[in-house]
Amino acid sequence: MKEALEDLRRKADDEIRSAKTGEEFISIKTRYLGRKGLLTSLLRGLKDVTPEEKPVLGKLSNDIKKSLLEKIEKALEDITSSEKHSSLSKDRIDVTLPGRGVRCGKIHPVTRVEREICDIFSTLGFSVVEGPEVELTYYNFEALNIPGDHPARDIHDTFYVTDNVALRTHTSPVQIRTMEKQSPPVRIISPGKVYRPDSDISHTPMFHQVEGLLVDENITFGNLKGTLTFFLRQMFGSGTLLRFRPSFFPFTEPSAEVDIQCVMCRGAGCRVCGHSGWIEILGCGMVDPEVFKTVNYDTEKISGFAFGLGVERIAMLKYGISDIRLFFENDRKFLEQF
Ligand code: 2U9
Repeated sequence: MKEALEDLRRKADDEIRSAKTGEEFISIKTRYLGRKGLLTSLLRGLKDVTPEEKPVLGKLSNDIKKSLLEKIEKALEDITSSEKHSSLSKDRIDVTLPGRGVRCGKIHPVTRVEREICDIFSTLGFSVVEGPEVELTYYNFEALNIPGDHPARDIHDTFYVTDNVALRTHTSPVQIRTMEKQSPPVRIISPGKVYRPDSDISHTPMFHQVEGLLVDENITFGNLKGTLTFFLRQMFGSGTLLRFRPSFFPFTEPSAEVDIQCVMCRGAGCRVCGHSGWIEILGCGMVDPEVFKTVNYDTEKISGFAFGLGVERIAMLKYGISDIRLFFENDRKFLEQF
């Protein structure tokens, strides 16, 4: 049995020495050491040897098994690491190659202009306040001195949700809600989406407004003019000429519309300004005392001014865009220009 074991060791060692590939080593391992392998079959003969020989032969066969296993495992390890090495040296990565470009989104022009407007008023101490787009008709109309039968309800054509709930037609409800919570002084602007069922070259059913409200003691039309002149010159350039024209809004008295000199023709007259040299840019006025009464402000002590503007309109003038619908078509060729 001893000779048979020694003979097996020699043969296996010879085969290990001449094997090259991983498959060959695995096959040697199975053939000698597997469950039905040569060494395993030889070991079955151990039961027939004398008790004196048993420990000697047992030890010898264990040594052979251990030494064969070690040699095969070592050879397999060497093969794996040399395969890894050769694949690493083949698949070289050139770290100096330029990476793939990352496409970066841009801020929408309406958002940019809205932020610019808010930034200018922030420097004057106005806080930005937002409110719900689905609004009680009380806050959208009645609290702003627009009763049910008022002709102004026609201008503010409305998407109704129920009899007393609608999509807000302006952001003025935010100012009413703020005054209900806070006593004067108030100095806020409210940017946001508003909704009116209109659609043509200069109207979309949803557009953006920024409205402003300032309430304190001794506030005059002079404060309103100074504030809006500062704002429009920041927005359109320090040399911008403006004019205030009398107008009417149910929530302000007196009321005015503000024009700037046409940004396209500088007043000479062109298609954009309807050959008048002037462009209407915003509406404003002194808050009507009726509005203050609905929020229990003392009209003997305080006064205030308010204004409202359409953000798309400002963006169109600033960037020379002639159709408001372009803002909402999501055309990348249009949006990438800003
Ligand atoms: C309160 C009191 C008064 C807000 C005002 C305008 C004039 C105005 C239009 C501009 C273009 C709406 O987007 S637009 O169509 N707005 O002309 N808005 S005064 O007056 C207020 C607001 C809130 C409590």
